[in-house]
Amino acid sequence: MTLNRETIEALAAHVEGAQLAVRDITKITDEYPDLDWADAYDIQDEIRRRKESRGLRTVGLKAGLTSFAKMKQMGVETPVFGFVSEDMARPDGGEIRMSELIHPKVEAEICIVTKAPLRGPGCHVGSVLAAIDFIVPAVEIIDSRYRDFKFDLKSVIADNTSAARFVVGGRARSPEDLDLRTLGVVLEKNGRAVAMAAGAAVLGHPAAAVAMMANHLGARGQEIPAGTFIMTGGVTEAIAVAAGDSVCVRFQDLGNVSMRFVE
Ligand code: OOG
Ligand code: MG
Repeated sequence: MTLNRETIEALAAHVEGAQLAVRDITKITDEYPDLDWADAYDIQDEIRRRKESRGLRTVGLKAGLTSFAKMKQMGVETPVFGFVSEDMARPDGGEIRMSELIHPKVEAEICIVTKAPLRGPGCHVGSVLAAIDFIVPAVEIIDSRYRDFKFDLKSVIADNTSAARFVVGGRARSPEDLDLRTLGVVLEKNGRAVAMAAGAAVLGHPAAAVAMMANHLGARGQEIPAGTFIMTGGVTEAIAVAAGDSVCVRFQDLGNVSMRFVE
């Protein structure tokens, strides 16, 4: 840890302030080049504490940069972890207001809901499979608070991994009915298929993203509680959207998730 508590709190207020004001900022490592991993996650935890103290419940966890397509798109090689709060949820088939966002992109995500707690170290795909209650599809709308979506890993962690909106849809299925590795996903924008992949794009198996998350949280003295909704990360690269666009993601065996972007 290189930053004192006062600086952690000031940076959390700065980054969350950009989200609330819908204004971009330069990445925080420009000013704090020595900021380390613990500092970055401490800033994110402080943003979560700020939201919860305003009455906004945390309703899920997310892994990001878990597919090769995403890592390549953003020029990074390590997954990151964040959270989603209740104000970020939008209904399936609903509208997403562009005026509340800076430069949103959509991602297709396979999500896992747990029925037992997961605690690292030592958590692996098998432990995660044993703890799955059901699988459900979602679209995440990410919106980096950093100018032109340009950041390094520590800056994006401090920005709660660009979390902005998410839409859960389709139908929930039991894990015994699915092969998460071969589960196909097609992302359509305005009726055209613009990106596609299978579940194995996420670290070989989406459950591996959850195992990695449990091990990451374990190192910070935290766990994934039973009943947690977890987004395992975009299976393809993220797709930029504009007002007037409609997006529909078709998940094999899990149904569709769709939304429209309006002014
Ligand atoms: C970071 C968040 C990535 C995902 O699913 O890969 C993410 C970013 O690319 O802005 O949520
Ligand atoms: Mg995502």
